[in-house]
Amino acid sequence: MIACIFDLDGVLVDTAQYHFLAWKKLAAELGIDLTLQNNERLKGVGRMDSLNIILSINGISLPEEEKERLATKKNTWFTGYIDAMKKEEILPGAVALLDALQQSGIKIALASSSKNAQTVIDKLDIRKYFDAIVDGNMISRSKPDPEIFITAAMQLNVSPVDCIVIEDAEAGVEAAKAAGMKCVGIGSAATLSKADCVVDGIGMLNIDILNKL
Ligand code: B16
Ligand code: MG
Repeated sequence: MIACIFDLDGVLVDTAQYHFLAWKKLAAELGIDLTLQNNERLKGVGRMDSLNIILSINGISLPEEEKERLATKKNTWFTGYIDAMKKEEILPGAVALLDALQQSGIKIALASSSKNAQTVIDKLDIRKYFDAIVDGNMISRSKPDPEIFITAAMQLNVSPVDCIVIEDAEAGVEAAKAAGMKCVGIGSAATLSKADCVVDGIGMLNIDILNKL
């Protein structure tokens, strides 16, 4: 392994719960119950694509203008949760792994579909670990498209085959594999079956495990 590329929401910090709360609130206003199972389909997917998934599951079609208004409303709730977030919300083991990778000279990138990623990493005070940061403002195609991971590898100046991606979303695992990278899934082995290995949390990972992939 020459480089390690981290997803943000659901890997380094549990902002995935805040996305869920905000989408659930928006869905309720539309008379929809957003289940945890359907929420899995939104993970790693960009904001407008997520709204389109919620609407299509429920057979709703709306004009673009109204969709923009709803997506902005969801983002206002989400950023409210982020404002109240504490540095301590970084997931257990994340800083130790970032530290160990940096000490070993392994290049580190962040590849998050979120347009709020820069705010979140500053809230967590972890910007110093990243040699490259690619967020939702810098890509045109959201995960499962490999664009975000290919862009991260290019910014690190490494080949995709030398990268390991850490992801919690089905769409993210698909994107990593489509980019020709190794991928560690964080979460359920059933949902993330395309990953090279799956663990319950980032705290279970260390450099030896990653090097053996
Ligand atoms: P925003 P990740 C993704 O971040 C989230 O998993 C996904 O649920 C969210 O819809 C997407 O970012 C866009 O976020 O509305 O803040 O731009 O997992 O790729 O770090
Ligand atoms: Mg994620």
